[in-house]
Amino acid sequence: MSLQERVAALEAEVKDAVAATAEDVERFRVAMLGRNGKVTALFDDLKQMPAEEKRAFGQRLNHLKNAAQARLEELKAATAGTAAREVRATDPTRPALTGFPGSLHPITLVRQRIVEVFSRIGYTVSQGPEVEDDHHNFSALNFPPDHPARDMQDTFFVEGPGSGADALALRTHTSSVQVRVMESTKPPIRTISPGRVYRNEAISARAHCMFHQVEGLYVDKGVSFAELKGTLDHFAKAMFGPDVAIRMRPSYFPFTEPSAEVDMSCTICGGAGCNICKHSGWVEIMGCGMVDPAVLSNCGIDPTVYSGFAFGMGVERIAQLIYRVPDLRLYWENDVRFLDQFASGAFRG
Ligand code: 2NL
Repeated sequence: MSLQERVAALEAEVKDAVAATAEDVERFRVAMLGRNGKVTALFDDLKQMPAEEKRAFGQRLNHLKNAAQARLEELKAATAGTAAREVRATDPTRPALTGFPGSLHPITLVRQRIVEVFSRIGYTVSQGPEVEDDHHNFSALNFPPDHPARDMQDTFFVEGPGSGADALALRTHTSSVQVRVMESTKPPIRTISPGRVYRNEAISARAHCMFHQVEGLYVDKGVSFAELKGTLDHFAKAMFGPDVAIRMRPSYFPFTEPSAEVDMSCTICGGAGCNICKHSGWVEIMGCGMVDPAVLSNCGIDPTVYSGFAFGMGVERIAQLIYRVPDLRLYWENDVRFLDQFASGAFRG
């Protein structure tokens, strides 16, 4: 390439130079005007030239050098603030976050799932008052007048119309809702009653004076214990996965006969034994039984025609097994470090 051609190529290069960052501009400066730059090199060539050519070529080189310097200034101005350390980590053109969406409480999430499982197999959802009378909370359910559950230690009585049969109390279970359903509905009845219940207990990691229950009730002609077991086996598998098994242990409730506690194979250790299942391989998930015939007749249903099963579970307990919550009090403290863990992934980051 002749000298003239080199100058022409450089003139074009200077004219077309672009830069995205301050680093690009500096690279341009070094390549053109630096000590070993291409323009600088041409000035060395100028020294070797015959005197008669020097003047014209020198003028052209000065012109090129001025053009390179002018272009350098333009590029500097265009890329100001783009040095790597000055580039912002955030994108200021991004739409503003207008607020942080909350998350559903784990108790709500688990209650919704329980309701969903039973809805799919034909159960309706029933609700009732949290302040109940003695009849719906105790008498209709076969609690004898002197049953300890009625005691001041277990039940929060509400100041009001009196004591004994007239007493009002915070419901201690949602069976009271199911009594109301039986009183007003001709079987078949298939319903669950989710809701808050209250017990006068000291608050600890394992007990609270308020918790959430889902009770279930199925009353029809010929309802059997086998159907109870099949229903609860379906529930456990739908809730915790197809590999879990349930077992039943004989128990006692005033309102069912026979009665059973339901255990599920431990989902934490798969039955091998761990702290959660106290090395038994089984964890308790609920209580159940065949509705006592006396309860059916208390609610206006003929026990010689109909039979039924019922079950009751604590939502906190189910949620504890799903999310491995170590302390029941966490459900009530509203510590965002706890609650944030239940935020929908869609809103994260
Ligand atoms: C538990 C046990 C249970 C029921 C609840 C029930 C309701 C009616 C009639 C008969 Cl109306 N029984 N409910 C039956 C057995 C057990 O709950 O441990 N709950 C947390």
